[in-house]
Formats: sequence, C-alpha cells, structure tokens
Amino acid sequence: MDIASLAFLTTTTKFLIFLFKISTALDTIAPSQSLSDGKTLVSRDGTFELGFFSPYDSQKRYLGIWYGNMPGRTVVWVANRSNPINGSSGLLTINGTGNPVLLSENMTVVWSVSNLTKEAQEPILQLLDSGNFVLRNKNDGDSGIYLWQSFDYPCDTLLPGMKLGWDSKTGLNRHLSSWKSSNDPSIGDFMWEVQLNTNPELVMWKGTQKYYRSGPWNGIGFSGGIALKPNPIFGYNFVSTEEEVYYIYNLKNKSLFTRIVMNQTTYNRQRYTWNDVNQSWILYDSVPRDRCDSYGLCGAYGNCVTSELPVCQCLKGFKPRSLERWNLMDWSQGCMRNKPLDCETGDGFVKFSRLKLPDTTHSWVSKTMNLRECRTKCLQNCSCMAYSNLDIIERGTGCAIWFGDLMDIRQLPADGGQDLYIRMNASETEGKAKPKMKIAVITFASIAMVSGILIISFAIYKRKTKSTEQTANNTQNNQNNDYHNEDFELPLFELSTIVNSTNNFSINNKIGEGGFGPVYLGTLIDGQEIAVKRLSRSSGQGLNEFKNEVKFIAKLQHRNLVKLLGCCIQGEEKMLVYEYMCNKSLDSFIFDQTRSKLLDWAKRFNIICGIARGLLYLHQDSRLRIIHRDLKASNILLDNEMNPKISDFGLAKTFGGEQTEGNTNRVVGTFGYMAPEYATDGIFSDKSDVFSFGIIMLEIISGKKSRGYHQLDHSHNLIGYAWRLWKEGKSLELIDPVLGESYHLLEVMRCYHISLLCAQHHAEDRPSMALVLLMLGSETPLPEPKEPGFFKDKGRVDEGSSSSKIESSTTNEMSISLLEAR
Ligand SMILES: *[C@@H]1O[C@H](CO)[C@@H](O)[C@H](O)[C@H]1NC(C)=O
Ligand SMILES: *[C@@H]1O[C@H](CO)[C@@H](O)[C@H](O)[C@H]1NC(C)=O
Ligand SMILES: *[C@@H]1O[C@H](CO)[C@@H](O)[C@H](O)[C@H]1NC(C)=O
Ligand SMILES: *[C@@H]1O[C@H](CO)[C@@H](O)[C@H](O)[C@H]1NC(C)=O
Ligand SMILES: *[C@@H]1O[C@H](CO)[C@@H](O)[C@H](O)[C@H]1NC(C)=O
Ligand SMILES: *[C@@H]1O[C@H](CO)[C@@H](O)[C@H](O)[C@H]1NC(C)=O
Ligand SMILES: *[C@@H]1O[C@H](CO)[C@@H](O)[C@H](O)[C@H]1NC(C)=O
Ligand SMILES: *[C@@H]1O[C@H](CO)[C@@H](O)[C@H](O)[C@H]1NC(C)=O
Ligand SMILES: *[C@@H]1O[C@H](CO)[C@@H](O)[C@H](O)[C@H]1NC(C)=O
Ligand SMILES: CC(=O)N[C@H]1CO[C@H](CO)[C@@H](O)[C@@H]1O
Repeated sequence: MDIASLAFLTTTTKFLIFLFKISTALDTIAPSQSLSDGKTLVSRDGTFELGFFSPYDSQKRYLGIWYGNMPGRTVVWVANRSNPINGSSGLLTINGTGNPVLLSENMTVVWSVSNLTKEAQEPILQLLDSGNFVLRNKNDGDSGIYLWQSFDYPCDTLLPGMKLGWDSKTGLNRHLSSWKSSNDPSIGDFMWEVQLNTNPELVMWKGTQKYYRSGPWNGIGFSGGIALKPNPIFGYNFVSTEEEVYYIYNLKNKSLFTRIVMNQTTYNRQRYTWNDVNQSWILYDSVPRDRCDSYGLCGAYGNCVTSELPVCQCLKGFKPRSLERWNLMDWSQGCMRNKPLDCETGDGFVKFSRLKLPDTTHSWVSKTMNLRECRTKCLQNCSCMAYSNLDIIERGTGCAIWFGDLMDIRQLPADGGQDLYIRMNASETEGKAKPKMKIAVITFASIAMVSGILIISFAIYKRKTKSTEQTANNTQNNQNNDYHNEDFELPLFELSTIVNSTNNFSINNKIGEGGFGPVYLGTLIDGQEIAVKRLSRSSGQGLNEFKNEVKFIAKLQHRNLVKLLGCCIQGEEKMLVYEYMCNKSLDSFIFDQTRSKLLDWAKRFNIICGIARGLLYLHQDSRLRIIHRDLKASNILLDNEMNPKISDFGLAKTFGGEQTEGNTNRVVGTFGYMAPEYATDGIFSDKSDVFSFGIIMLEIISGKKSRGYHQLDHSHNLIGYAWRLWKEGKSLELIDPVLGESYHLLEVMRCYHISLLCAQHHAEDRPSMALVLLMLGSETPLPEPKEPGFFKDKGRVDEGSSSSKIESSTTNEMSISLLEAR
C-alpha cells in the first residue's frame, strides 16, 4: 500500500470515528442508564470527554474527564483518585436515592456522591462544555442549579470558570492538590488554596509547610505577583465577601484552551495554554517564579532582593538576629531592629516601597479607613508592626494592619509591590527623611494627542530644602524612608532621563503640538512608554492657567482619569510626564470608518460607563470637587484594553464644600459640547459637564460628530437630530450602522434615553452623574426627557449675550475660548 492510500485510509477512519462519535456520543446519564468501561460521555460541543482511563503505564482504571478533541489525554478531573478499579468492571450509574455511584466487581462501591444540595427528583448526570460534570434535576434544565458538581471538588486542575476558594455557608473549600505521580492521581504533597483570614491570600503548601504565598489581593492583583498585562487570552478576579472568598479566571476567547495545574514534579503551579499550530500545551506562567518566592527565605524582617547577592537583606533599620548564621547564608533567624521600639513614649513609621506585603496570618483589615486613620489604629496597639492600604485602586483605600513579626517580604520591580509602613523607634523616623519636592500646585490643561493639543501648566512649591537628585525610576531607591507625606507627592524625572527617552526631543518622537508646546512620545529604560508635554518658554498663558486652576492633579487618581506619572523641572525646562495611551482618543475611533468597526457595542458601553465613573469621581468622590468644563470625544483617551481615561484638566475648576455652581467671565470649552447656560451666560456647574457627557454618549451611539455651532438649523446638529428621531419614534435610525446587528437593543435605547436626559435644556432637569450611573446599571423606568439644549433656539449660541466674541478659535475639534466683555 502506498503512502497516499494509507493517508487516505487513516483520514477516512478518523472521519468514520468522528461520525460514530457524533451519532453515539451522549452527554447525560439518567437513573435507568449506566456508563461502563470503554464507553464515554462527550460534552455537547465535544470539548470534554468523561470515561474510564489508566494514567500512563498504570494498569489501574479511574473515572475521569479529559479534553475531547486533543491528541494525548490531558486529564482535568478524577472521581475515584485514591481508590482505583482493578479491571474493566467499572460502572457509573445513579442509585435508587438519586446518588451517583461508581461500582466495580460484585457491586462494590468505589466512589459515590453523598452530599446533595437538595432532594433529587428525576436526577440526571451531565457533562457540560465547561468541563463541569453535574447532577441536576431534569426539570431544572440549564438553570445552573445543581445537586452536585465536579467543579466543587477539584483535583489538580483549575479550569476557566471554576472557583478556587471558600463558600462560608457550606464550609466548602475548593482547592487544588497535586497528583502523587504521573501514574497515580491520588492526593500528593502539594496543595494550592485560599487561606482564609481577615486579609485572604493564595497559599501553596508542601505537606504542612507553607511553600509559597501570593500576597494579599489589592483590588488589581496580588501584592506579590506581577501585574497581569492586558492580554487576549484570559482575565482573573479575586472575590472576597461575607459569603464567599475565591479566585476565578475566565477565558476571553472561547476557542482557546487554558488550564491551571498544581504540579508535583516541578514543585509549582503552572498555567498552560493550548497551541493549535503544533498541537501542544505551552507553559504560560508558573509560581513560585524564583528563589525569592520561597516562603520566608529571609526570615522575619528580611527582604529578598533578586538583584542582590546574597539575595537576603535586612530591611533598613534592621540587622541580622544572628550575624554568624546570616553570614553563612542561613537566613532563617531573620532580622531584628537596630533600635528597640518604645510603644509607651510613641513610635513612628517608615515607608518601604514596592514590597510584597507580609504574611497576613495575623492581620486585621478595614475597608473604610483611610491611611491616616490606619496609622492611628496601628499606633494604638503595641503589637501592630505595620500598616498599608488594603486596596490600591484610586490612589489607595482601606486599611490593612499586621501584628507580630513581619514574614515573607520581598522586593518587587518597578511596577509591582506596594507601600508598607513599618513601625520604628521614633528616633529612626525623624530627621533622616530625604527632602522630597512637594507639589503644591499643578495644573495640566490639555492632553489631546490626536489633535495634538496638550496644554499644561504647573507650579511647584518646594520645601525648605531643595533636591533635584531624586529620579522617579530609580530602582535602587526602593527603601526610601520618607514618612507620611503621601499627599501631593509627584515623582521627579531627571532631565537626562527625559532627553534619552525622547531621543533628545527628536522630531520623530513628536506626537502632537498643543497651544502651549509640543508633546513627545518617550520610552523609559524599562520599556514603559510615556507622553511628555514640554512647555514652551514663550508661553506665559500656560503658567497662568496653571496657577489659577489645577491645584489638584497630583491628588486625582482614578482608573478612568489619565495618569500623571511625574514631572521634570530643571532650569528653564518644565515638563509633565503622563502615561502614554497607545489607542489615542475616542474620536479617532468612533468617527473613523475603519477604526469604528473595532468598537462593538459592548466596548462602547464599557467606555460610556468608564467616562461616567471618571466624571462621578471628579464631581463627587475626589477630595476636591472638580468641574471639567471641556469634555469631548478627543479628550477621552483609550488604553490598550479600550478603557476610557478622561484627560485635559486645563480648563477645570475646583469647588469648595457646598458650592455647586460658578460663574466666569471667560467662557472656555468646545462648541457642540457646551451646555447652553454655560455658552451663553458663563454659568457652569457639574450639570454642564453632564450635558457634555450626554453629547459624547450620543456620538458614541451614532458615530456622528456633534458639530454644532456652524449649523444654523439646529435640528441638524446631533442633539437636534437625535431629539427629532426620538420624538418621531425613529430611534433606530440614530444607531451607528457600523454596529450592524450585534448590539443589545435595550441597552442602546437606554443609553440613548439617558443621553437625552443629560442634554436637557435646563440644568436642574439633568441628572447628576451619580444618578446617571445608577440609571446605566439598572432597568428601572426612566423619566421622559424634556427638550434638549440648543434645539428650539433658532438663534445663535450666544443668544442673550450679544457682546460675546470669539477670542481664539481653531477648528471645531479644538478648544476655543470666548471672552465675555461684561
Ligand atoms: C484491587 O486489588 C487490590 C489488591 O489486589 C485490592 O486491595 C483492592 O481492594 C482492589 N480494588 C477493588 C476496587 O476491587
Ligand atoms: C446511594 O448512594 C448513597 C451514597 O453512597 C447512599 O447513601 C445511599 O444509601 C444509596 N442508596 C441506595 C438506595 O442504595
Ligand atoms: C466477587 O464474587 C465472586 C463470587 O462470589 C468471588 O469469587 C470474587 O472473589 C469476588 N470478587 C471481589 C473483588 O470481591
Ligand atoms: C457532607 O456534608 C457534611 C455537612 O455539610 C460534611 O460534614 C461532610 O464532610 C460532607 N461530606 C462530604 C463527602 O463532602
Ligand atoms: C479566537 O481565537 C481564534 C483562534 O485563535 C481566532 O481565530 C478568533 O479570531 C478569536 N476570536 C476573537 C474574538 O478574538
Ligand atoms: C508537570 O510539569 C512537567 C514539566 O513541565 C510536565 O511534563 C508534566 O506533564 C506536568 N504535570 C502535569 C500533571 O501537568
Ligand atoms: C510550539 O509552538 C510554540 C510557538 O508557537 C513554541 O514556543 C513551542 O516551543 C512549540 N512547541 C513544540 C513542542 O514544538
Ligand atoms: C527609642 O525611642 C525613644 C523615644 O522615642 C528614645 O528615648 C530611645 O532612646 C530610643 N531608643 C534608642 C535605642 O535609640
Ligand atoms: C492588639 O492586637 C492583638 C491582635 O489582634 C490583640 O490580641 C490585642 O488584644 C490588641 N491589644 C490591644 C491593647 O488592643
Ligand atoms: C468522592 C468519593 O467518594 N471519594 C472516594 C474515593 O475513594 C477514596 C478511597 O476509598 C475514598 O476515601 C473517597 O471517599
């Protein structure tokens, strides 16, 4: 037989087997049925298969689940892992009381399910496409209510959608335990679980020894981990509530496969992804990653630093407990204080940066306390040794404190780790603090990279002593012991760092030109991309705007606001450094024929919600109440996951306490987005931002520009058009045709409705941002919108203030300023 016909035969056989599988494959077992050795269940789409198998060169038979359409057999779950069957007599069935049982010769029960969550009525066993093997009542259908599920009893593998952790109602602890060997799936030495204490974290055990810990969850990731970069494969979360504490991860693309496995051979927890091209599993990541991840390697108060030799260093202010053993590289005794504490008289704290936070076994947390209250709380108890923020989102919230010796600390690279404030003798904390530049007043005006506008201004207040030595990216400077000036601190970049990162302000690096100076793309040594706004020396206005307006940017930190990384002030040079947004601004997507296709409705909705959250933060939740005054699509930047970030605070105004409205002689903003009372009378309030937000929403829904002022017939500007369609019951015509059929109609209509409410003519009719978010997130009925601003007024924008004239006007994409001569 020649090779061709052999190949043909093989293909045909494969095809026949495939057909056979399709025609015979079942995914369920009913009480009258059973599954014997040699037969398998196949999930509906064929992803998973359940049946009897023998691992590697073992002769023993086990009931297990493996991937259905893959060469080799990757087993993800075993039922009778410590009780194998000797021959091929295995039989899986449902017994008289509705419990799944696995029988071997002479009807011996090898494995069974005894704890059902409720009474079984017509129970069936089903293998789902997720790899979950469930027992459910037949009439519960696909409701997700199960009497029992294999996902609650993991073996060594965590699949997407499985929870690793605790259900406090039932006391269930879902954890991974390694196989003893590739021949023997019974419980091995390694376990990977959520350690349930006040500040939970993931812990790996080797027998009864703690082997590795993840560090507590900080709202974004685990404090000892590497931040997960946006990736097309998976995302994860850690949920901690009264009822449940668990880790979970989800696949972004259902046609990819990933799995997490606790591996006894390699002593680590691995994450694999399936490579379709060469048909094999690729190791994606694993923990522990390096020597410093070994639990408690450096002992109490020891700091593990991979770039140092030896890796163990005592934290600043500490010395080896036993110098002799320390020098022999036995670090287990750890470190002790140079100067003992004096709790009665009063201690202080020293801040350590970029640490993996210590073991949380003896700790306490509060979600509501801020850092200052946290410090006080810690000072009150002499056994409290350190504190930190619980959550690092929005510049840090909540309070975590540690009792007793601090264990298992390591230093992490620039973008990892957290700040930890460690209790020290007061004499250690005073006088030694390096003078750090304090920013009292900073303003940045416009950062609009596509249209090339970035208007920034700032002023710097220096403390008595001045230092320009400090650089923001100095990784050596990781144990700086400044204490308690967490407010207003802005890292300083060396001029040379900026010069190098931008190729000496090369024309090739220029990404925009604003009214007050050029914007450059820079790349730091560690690869981070930055946007550098360099103030032109000739720009007097930049400094003015600065002094007047943004006394606050250093205080603003929210995931939906663009992040200021630092600044550089050296001689004549004044520059602000921002995170670089590779996806540029919203307008470069929604108004672009090809790029708009990249924004499906789900992404657009996410953008709407993100902008709303950012605005709510500005209006209400930030320490200063801020009105942005120049919201528009080109001021919404998008990160690589398409999360929106509000930029350009150059025109922003801040408010004290009860003040809700202001008045200005200089009307600045952008036509098409400006609320009527602001454009005509210079009256601004949070509601004028709400108006602009409504317009942006309409632009996102319709893919059309607001345009505005040069259209005399106001029914032809976007808001007029949207209002007319709404009134005429032709709302569907507004929706961006690029969205095709793939949108959630009710959600789009709800957004449309909310945008009209935001754009109502009278400011007092418009909802607050808090209400907008509530409306976006619920399905409660909405009030009928009243006529929008700029609809009926057949006149011009400046109706009622005939004396206004345009002071400087650029294209309709740029900010313009109107001067009111009152
Ligand atoms: C398999 O055989 C071993 C020894 O031969 C015996 O101890 C064990 O009980 C048997 N298992 C089953 C399920 O029959
Ligand atoms: C079915 O199996 C369960 C679990 O082993 C057991 O408790 C129950 O008594 C069995 N029912 C019958 C009718 O054998
Ligand atoms: C099963 O029953 C037969 C006959 O009663 C007996 O010879 C055999 O040893 C039994 N097997 C096991 C595994 O108990
Ligand atoms: C069944 O549930 C009880 C109480 O909820 C628990 O103590 C027991 O360990 C459970 N048994 C199994 C096999 O999960
Ligand atoms: C999902 O992955 C498949 C195979 O890699 C790819 O062809 C497809 O485009 C991906 N889908 C999405 C939505 O990313
Ligand atoms: C454990 O890791 C080794 C080496 O990467 C690999 O060959 C083996 O298949 C892994 N074991 C499991 C159960 O995944
Ligand atoms: C499979 O391909 C990936 C890259 O696509 C490569 O990294 C890997 O080494 C390959 N594995 C084998 C076993 O060839
Ligand atoms: C510790 O602090 C107290 C007061 O804060 C001071 O009196 C004492 O001298 C300090 N201890 C040492 C060893 O410096
Ligand atoms: C300090 O905290 C520890 C640990 O929570 C606690 O046992 C002790 O009672 C506290 N002491 C005081 C004075 O509150
Ligand atoms: C779930 C279950 O019944 N597991 C059993 C598997 O076999 C071992 C060894 O006999 C039992 O201890 C487990 O209870």
